[in-house]
Amino acid sequence: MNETILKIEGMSCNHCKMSVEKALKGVPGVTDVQVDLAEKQAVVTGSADLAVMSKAVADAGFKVVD
Ligand SMILES: [Cu+2]
Repeated sequence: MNETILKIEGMSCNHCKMSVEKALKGVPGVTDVQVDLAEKQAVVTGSADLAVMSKAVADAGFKVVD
């Protein structure tokens, strides 16, 4: 299992955080997601494709940067 840290723009509250977590947990290969609102990042565990994760975040209304 590997960990990927995604920097995410646009999260401003707990609801945003939950939306991002839900979106990333729906990506095939993702086994766990920990979103840190203050750090504006998500730590994703699993073997998901970065492009698919970025799209899932974008579809939820946020943006993966880097
Ligand atoms: Cu919010």
